[in-house]
Amino acid sequence: MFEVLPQLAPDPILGLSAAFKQDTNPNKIDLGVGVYKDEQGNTPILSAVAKAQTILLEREKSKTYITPQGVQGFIDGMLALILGEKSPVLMADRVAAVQAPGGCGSLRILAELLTRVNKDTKVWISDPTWANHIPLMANAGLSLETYPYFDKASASIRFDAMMETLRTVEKGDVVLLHGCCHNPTGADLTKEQWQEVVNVAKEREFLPFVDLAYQGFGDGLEEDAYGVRLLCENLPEVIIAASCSKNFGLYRERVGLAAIVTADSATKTIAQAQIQAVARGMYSMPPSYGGALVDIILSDVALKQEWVSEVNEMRNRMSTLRSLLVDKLTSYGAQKDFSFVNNQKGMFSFLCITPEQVQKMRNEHSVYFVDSSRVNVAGISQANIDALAKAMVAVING
Ligand code: PLP
Ligand code: TYF
Repeated sequence: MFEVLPQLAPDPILGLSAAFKQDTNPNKIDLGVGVYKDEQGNTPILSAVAKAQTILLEREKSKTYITPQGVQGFIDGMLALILGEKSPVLMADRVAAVQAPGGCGSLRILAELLTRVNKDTKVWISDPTWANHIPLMANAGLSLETYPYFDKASASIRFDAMMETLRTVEKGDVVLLHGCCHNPTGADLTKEQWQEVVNVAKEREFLPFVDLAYQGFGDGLEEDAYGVRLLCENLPEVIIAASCSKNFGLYRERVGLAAIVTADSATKTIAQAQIQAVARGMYSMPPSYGGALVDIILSDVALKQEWVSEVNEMRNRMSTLRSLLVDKLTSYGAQKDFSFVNNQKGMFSFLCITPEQVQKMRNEHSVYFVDSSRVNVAGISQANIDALAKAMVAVING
């Protein structure tokens, strides 16, 4: 019966890994999938995570089911991390939350919850956005619209155009925002711009949906939560999908948090039961392991400090590589000014080159990254940066 289904192209990002593996060039460079890599090109288990695993191995005495909401210590620790220890919405008991299988799982169950509120809900996504946002929202039955976000020609945020579109958004619509480290552009809103988004959300009464997948990778763990906290402190309702894949390096364990800030505490109780019912209809309860590790780390002062240092180290490495790349491009004579790369944040940079130039990088220099011109900055190292910069100059100068 399955022959009736059409053939499908692979995931545009994950598909790159397969192409990279097949390339026999020993000097090939992988700047594709967004996974943190160290100077040696490895994605090691963070040392705080390794210690938490040892503790968990000792502590865990049963594999019986956990509660439907997940590991409560994980939920509490993550909410404090995202919203702040003294968050007014937490104090007011206005936040429903569950552990979910990754940021993707969180996005998906929240999308499903939105269809329960109104099956015709419209979700506004940034142009461009992370390719997976589309199936994660659309497969739940939501309809999608885009708001302008980034201009490749000027390598900057189209803030005026974004605001112009947000001023047309209707009450009850949902606007999906990247909390920090925008994927794929690396271009983030300033504090003043976040304030304007809050103002328009208030005015138009739309629901902000914050995807927070890179907290700590932009300017710092606290700094990166600026936008989501501002929204939560100024609006009656906000929903949040957070991921622990990058900042805890827990990719394969699938750990995320889905949170719903409600207008009052009574509605929080309803939202809590509803989001658990959505999860029950899909997978019942989340896997325990990754959430248990995050709980151990966040509830232990020394382990948390160790983890914070590791997040800082990952962030600083990526930021150093950005400026090094810009310097190398200048010194090798690039005829395009790449200084905008220094202003981008997080794991990704948008090089703002054409798809044809991206293809040339792949076909002629074995440098792999997404067609949009998004590179995973963490894939750069002292060992490959000269080859990368030279290849870019060759392709760009033509
Ligand atoms: N949102 C964005 C913008 C991402 O880039 C990712 C990917 O890492 C996610 C969400 C969710 O990732 P995961 O499901 O691996 O936690
Ligand atoms: O954008 C990225 O590269 C990461 C990893 O289906 C990713 O967010 C890519 C594709 C996908 C899931 C995760």
